[in-house]
Amino acid sequence: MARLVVATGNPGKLKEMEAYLVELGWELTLKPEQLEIEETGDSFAENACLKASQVAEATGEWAIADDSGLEVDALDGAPGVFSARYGKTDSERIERLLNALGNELNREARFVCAIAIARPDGTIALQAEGICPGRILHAPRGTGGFGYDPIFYVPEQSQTFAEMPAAVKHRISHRGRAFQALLPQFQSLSAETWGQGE
Ligand code: ITT
Repeated sequence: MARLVVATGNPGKLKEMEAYLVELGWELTLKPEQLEIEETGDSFAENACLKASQVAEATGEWAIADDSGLEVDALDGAPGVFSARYGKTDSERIERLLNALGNELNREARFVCAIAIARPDGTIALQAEGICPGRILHAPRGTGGFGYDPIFYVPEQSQTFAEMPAAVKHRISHRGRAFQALLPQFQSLSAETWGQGE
């Protein structure tokens, strides 16, 4: 099987992506640290394709990228594709979001995840998207996960992403749903990748 470069610099995301990819038989490698891709798209899907394509071209290997973020209804979908740029650290981003919402009663939000896989020439081979609806709490709860997890409450589980076991987040999250949509399509790649990287 071919090598697949995981095109992310976010350690929380990397850990979750590896958990989905581990059973697929690809040899996973990390994106070179100095390779930074500018996220100029205005949708998650566009940015996932940009990251996968540019990392694939730069490394000459197959690459997978995830672009994700939080859309809050009362903030007209913000921070959206700017979720990573909403503050310098996870706690600054959370604080800014809680301040922006204040005592707003409408706390409805959703996490969105777009995934793209690019061939070594940069063309896109597969794409998928997953959404997980939830609500923004007034204060953080839980210590697991990463990013905005402590303020994202999932009503069906009665827990935030940061409170639930990793296996539950793995199954129900936006990323989990995107990978569930992507996995059946992986078979169509085997003919293209078979025998490479050996
Ligand atoms: P790469 O582009 O290198 O993958 P990034 O952190 O810049 O890393 P994005 O541009 O996709 O990634 O930004 C995603 C933002 O949304 C970032 O602030 C994450 O912490 C947050 N985010 C994405 N998925 C999340 C999840 O499952 N739980 C909590 N926060 C999440």
